[in-house]
Amino acid sequence: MPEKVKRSKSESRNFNDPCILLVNPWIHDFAAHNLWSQPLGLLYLAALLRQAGYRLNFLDCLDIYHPELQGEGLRRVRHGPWGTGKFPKQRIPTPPALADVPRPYHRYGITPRIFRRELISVPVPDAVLVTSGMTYWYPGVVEAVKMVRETFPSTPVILGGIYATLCPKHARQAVEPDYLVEGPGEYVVPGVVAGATGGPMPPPTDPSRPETLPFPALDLCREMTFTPILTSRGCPYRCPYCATGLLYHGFIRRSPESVVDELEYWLQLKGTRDVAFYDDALLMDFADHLGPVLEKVLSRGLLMRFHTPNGLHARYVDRESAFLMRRAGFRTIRLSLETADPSRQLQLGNKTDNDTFRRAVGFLTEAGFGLDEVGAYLMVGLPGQEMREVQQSVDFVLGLGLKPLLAEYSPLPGTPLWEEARRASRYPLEDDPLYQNNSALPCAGPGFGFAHLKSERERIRNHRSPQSSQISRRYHAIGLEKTLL
Ligand code: B12
Repeated sequence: MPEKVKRSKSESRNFNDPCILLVNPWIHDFAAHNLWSQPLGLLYLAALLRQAGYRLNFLDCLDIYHPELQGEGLRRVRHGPWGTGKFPKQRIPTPPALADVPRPYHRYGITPRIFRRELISVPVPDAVLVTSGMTYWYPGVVEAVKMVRETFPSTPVILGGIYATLCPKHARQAVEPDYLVEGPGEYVVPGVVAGATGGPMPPPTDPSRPETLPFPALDLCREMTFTPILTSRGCPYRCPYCATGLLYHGFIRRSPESVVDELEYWLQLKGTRDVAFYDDALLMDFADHLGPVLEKVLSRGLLMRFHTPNGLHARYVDRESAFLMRRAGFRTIRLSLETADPSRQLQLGNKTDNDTFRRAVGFLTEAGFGLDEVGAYLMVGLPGQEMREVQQSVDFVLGLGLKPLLAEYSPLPGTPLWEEARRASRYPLEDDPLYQNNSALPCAGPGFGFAHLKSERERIRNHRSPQSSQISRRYHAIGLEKTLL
């Protein structure tokens, strides 16, 4: 039963002092990896609104540091090094659509009871901004919005984010927001919020100059153990499986100066030395972009540890970039290989081949990176992909002494691979974004199933090569072995 909402008169709406509630909903999934995860898009919008004079409250359903977690019987958060951690989770029923997936389904984050208590404790907002992540996490959005509406029945709810952008029709029906914003919110949200609340209009931002945006409001997070950073928006590549081109049209970069200013700002304010890059093409034009960023990090004497949870393009790793990355403090490097099969490499955008990849690894080790600091992403469950292709790709990566990181494919509407994905899938993909869940291996053929994937992960875990003896220990220490292998 929902707890009854009691409010004092002083908590009632006050249009002279508009107040916005920001919500980062739960994840409902078979697995969720807290690899330097923050709702960066929402926090960018928060910064804009704050600059315009709005009061903000941020409720983060994925708050791993919430003091009431233990009281709710949830496991204490286990912290990994470098700012990573694990989401607390509660077992919930698997949605019937995914009943054939042989894994438990969870709600990741705080409990609904904690969320409701938080809702009751904040002032009545003039508008609620709700973000959305993976398309197939929408049940968490529906659940959070429902509770928001129970508590604040007359406050408009504005929904945006990745699910809202990639599946707007579904989101309108499932979430029933008052407003739904597709794509980057910076240029739309100020008008929508001002219109919905009668509050001030934030000054216009220039889409061609992302450095004019205020830094994201990361200080709203309870704890800040790392800085998630975007040095660019969009991607010049159009990989057939990827939705980046639908989420952001074009490719635009911030000035190196503004990137380093932001890193220094958070280092001084919060002491955060760990930094996770969210960029899609971080290394492109290294000499004009990341190179100058790292030179400035060094010249300002900033001691940082950099991580790239989103894979890097191997073709841009050369001697110069590898040495500078090493000197500037890169600690976790993820390279995107996707597959070691040459014809599939061509199909997936021809971004690298095995020789280029091998050379990139050579430059990294020459620059001083330990093989345990470099992981290689491989895609699994692509339409038409045989188990043999995955095994050969894994062998190739293990042969280089690196850890293969198996990333299951998530089919996304509007991407070039979507039609092929629909034909290959055992599910009616277009009927429900739940079918886009990568853990369900929605497009894997009959020769590739959950058991194959499990045994391949085990093979990786048990693999011991002279170079990789410390890898397992390191990955184990940061709790990634179970989640990413
Ligand atoms: C960085 C990133 C990650 C990070 C984590 C990010 C995080 N926040 O936690 C890492 C590397 C860990 C990651 C992992 C994965 N990711 Co990822 N990731 C991204 C990436 C590159 C950027 C997301 C981002 O933060 N962008 C920057 C911010 C500023 O943009 P934004 O969030 O979209 O916000 C803007 C708008 O959406 C809007 N907005 C946002 N919120 C709101 C709210 C309101 C009210 C309004 C009005 C507007 C609005 O305005 C914002 C500002 O412009 C995207 C691709 C992309 N370019 O978007 C893929 C992407 C989201 N990931 C994807 C996938 C598949 C995955 C994995 C499943 C990969 C795998 N197979 O293992 C994993 C699973 C993660 C998990 N936690 O379990 C897919 C989505 C799949 C899906 N079905 O939805 C994407 C789209 C890439 C792709 N393949 O096309 N990812």
